[in-house]
Amino acid sequence: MEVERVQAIASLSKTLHTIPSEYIRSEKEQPAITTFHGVVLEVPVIDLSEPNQDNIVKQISEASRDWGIFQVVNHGITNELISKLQQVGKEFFELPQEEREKIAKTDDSIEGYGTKLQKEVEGKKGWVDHLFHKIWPPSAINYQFWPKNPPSYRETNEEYAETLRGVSKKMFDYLSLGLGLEAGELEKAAGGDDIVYLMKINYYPPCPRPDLALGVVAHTDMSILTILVPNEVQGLQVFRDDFWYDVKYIPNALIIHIGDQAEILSNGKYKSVFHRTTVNKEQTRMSWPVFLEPPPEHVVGPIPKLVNKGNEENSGKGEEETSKYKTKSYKDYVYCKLNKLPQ
Ligand SMILES: O=C(O)CCC(=O)C(=O)O
Repeated sequence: MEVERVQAIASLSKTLHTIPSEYIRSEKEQPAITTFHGVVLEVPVIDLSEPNQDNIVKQISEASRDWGIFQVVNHGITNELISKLQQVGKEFFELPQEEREKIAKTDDSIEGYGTKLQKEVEGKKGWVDHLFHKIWPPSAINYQFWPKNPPSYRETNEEYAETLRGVSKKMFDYLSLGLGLEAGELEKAAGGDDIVYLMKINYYPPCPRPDLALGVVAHTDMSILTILVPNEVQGLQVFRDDFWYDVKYIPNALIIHIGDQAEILSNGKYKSVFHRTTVNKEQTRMSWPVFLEPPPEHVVGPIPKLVNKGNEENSGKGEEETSKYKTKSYKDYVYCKLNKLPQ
């Protein structure tokens, strides 16, 4: 094994009350110093069972413009399915390490069990291990990276993928309507039926110094949207007006992140959310984000109708809106982002 797993470091650190120095963040990042502890602003929670669709569109559109993130309840995925998804993921991370290593990432693939994600700034590391594998479309799936254990892992994830597709189609429609487009337009511009659903499981073991460490460091997602299920341990934070705010845990809610591609497609009307995660002293935090990504060769840029003079949002303002983002393939976007090159 080339990389030391955080899960292994965590079990060694348990009795030490300290963590290795590469996990201690700089003071500008440490959660104890940078988390806001006053009147807490809350990420919007949207009830999808609301009978008035126009209200849902309005709430989603406002949340995506102001926050770039919102939670949805009554979304149509049963509590039972969410619990099964969490259970099989937890069981995988509780297998002996040699078992987990059987599906470790290879150099040429993002999929698999792993620890390090990209070049770490100043050599600092995140207190988290992960597992990545695609769950949709069927042609993109490589079962080599899916756990064989527990045996119900595959069936549960396949069921989750099918059900999630329904929710994500709804999200795309609401987001499209919120931009003054037809229902299916945003999804089509983002890759339509070829959009890739990439499952990630984050495993954040207990950390003796949660005041000094971070799980996932601050970032925006490269995806179009990310749909995330957390466990009950608090940890997700979003950046707004110069402060980091906790995103309140709501059992069985889905957390929807606006990703970079939705910001680009909407020409900046929707904001990709800057977020990070903290870790817990006693408890293991886990999360299951699914990144909805354009296929690699798909070209993404601002939707022309949202740029040209005369679109509903600009009419009356007497000014032509220019394109704020370059149009490029998703593959090129990812390359620049991972290598910290200008887009
Ligand atoms: O664990 C979370 O709540 C967020 C995870 C995240 O931001 C990521 O994996 O990119």
